[in-house]
Amino acid sequence: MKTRAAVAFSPKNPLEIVELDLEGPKPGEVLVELKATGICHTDQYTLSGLDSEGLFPSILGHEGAGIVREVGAGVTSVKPGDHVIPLYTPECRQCKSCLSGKTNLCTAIRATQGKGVMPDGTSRFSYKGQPIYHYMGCSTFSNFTVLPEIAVAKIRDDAPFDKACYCGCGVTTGVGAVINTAKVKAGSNAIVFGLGGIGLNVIQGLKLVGAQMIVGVDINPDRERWGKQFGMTHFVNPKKVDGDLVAHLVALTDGGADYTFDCTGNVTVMRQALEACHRGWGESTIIGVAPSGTEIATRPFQLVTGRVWRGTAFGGAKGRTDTPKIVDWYMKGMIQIDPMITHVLPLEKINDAFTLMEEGKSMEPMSDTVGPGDLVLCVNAAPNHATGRPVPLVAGETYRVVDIMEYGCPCGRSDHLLDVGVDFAWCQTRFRLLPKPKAEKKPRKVSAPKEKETVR
Ligand code: AHE
Repeated sequence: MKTRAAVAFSPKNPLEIVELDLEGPKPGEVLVELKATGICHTDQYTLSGLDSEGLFPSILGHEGAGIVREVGAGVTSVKPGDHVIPLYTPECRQCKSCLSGKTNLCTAIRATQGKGVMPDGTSRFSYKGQPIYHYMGCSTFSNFTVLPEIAVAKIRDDAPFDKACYCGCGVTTGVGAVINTAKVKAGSNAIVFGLGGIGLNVIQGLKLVGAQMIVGVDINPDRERWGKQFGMTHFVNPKKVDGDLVAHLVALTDGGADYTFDCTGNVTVMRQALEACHRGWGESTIIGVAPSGTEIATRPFQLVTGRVWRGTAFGGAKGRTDTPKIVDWYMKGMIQIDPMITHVLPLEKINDAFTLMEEGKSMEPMSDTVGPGDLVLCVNAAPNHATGRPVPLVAGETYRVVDIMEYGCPCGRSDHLLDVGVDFAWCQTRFRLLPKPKAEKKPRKVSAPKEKETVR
């Protein structure tokens, strides 16, 4: 069959949308029609050429949701019509790792996955007769993909694809790191370094388990309002701290945090995250993917004195077992996903999406073009800064739209943009109206806290 996909033909170059050939599923495999995909810094990392496992040409993307359209011989756990999330961390339930009960890192197909091929050693994708590599076993930047049965999580049918796809990586990784890996206890204090997509999900995971102090650290001042929206109790901008950041955080958390999380992939930050842990018991979890070739360092004394350094992949979640539960939590309102999705774009605009992510704009409302008193219609953008709630639309009202999304309404009807009274309920679930944000007050400089201990 044919499929349309965004192909990374070579590192550092824009993806190209082309029509490819896709072979149907072989035994133990399933054909999935993707309905939505997120993009993640890891896709960008691989496209940059720095990923030691990066292969070209390939179809990137590992954060998707879709519908099973065909199953190969012997497939029993899913059937055509099932809604699924592709898993870059599969769950075979038979390998040594799965049977150990100690890890989510299934090893059944990891070797072939890293080589960009299916478990039989071949690719299902080809272009002009030449094979195109799979990516992280998923390749979600395509209308259709083929996956091993063990690499799909069946989810409930009523979960919207454009939200559920985020459970294929960011949400599960962040929330899971708190629950499965760090196993944070209620009443703890925690520090989250980096308030991007993963960091915000760590924050909402911390809130979910009842952490009492949730400190967010980010050099981007705009992240403060995002963190607060998901449960952050304190914000620290390292650029505003006079003196040593670690000493400041240790003082703020009365001797250090019970748990810290690195969501940056920066090895210097990873060290700070470890050293901001409480002497004797603080645990630091590395989530961020660091550029290949980089290494972490600390004084062994930090570990001798009881701090623990660990990492997590896919939030320690067992793909087929835990991912559907995360989707359920979203559907029950226990965790939020909608506000994190700031832009919805068609596949043709995928290079723009990479640019938005690179510029760090993909979690900011696109409000800078708003004139005095104007309102702007955004796609899944941030709620009202002041109240934290979406500004409700009034049925039948026509709103002045200043910055019409150049991509149009995802359903393809242009009237949704101009007259929100049309199909009001539909629009309300997807669009938010934002008042023009007030100019931000200049943040005060935070003076360096006094160190509580000289030897930590
Ligand atoms: N190929 C990369 C490894 C990158 C990496 O660590 N990937 C994370 C997922 S990032 C999702 O956005 C992961 O879970 N890895 C576990 C695994 O088995 O790959 C490199 O640097 O070599």
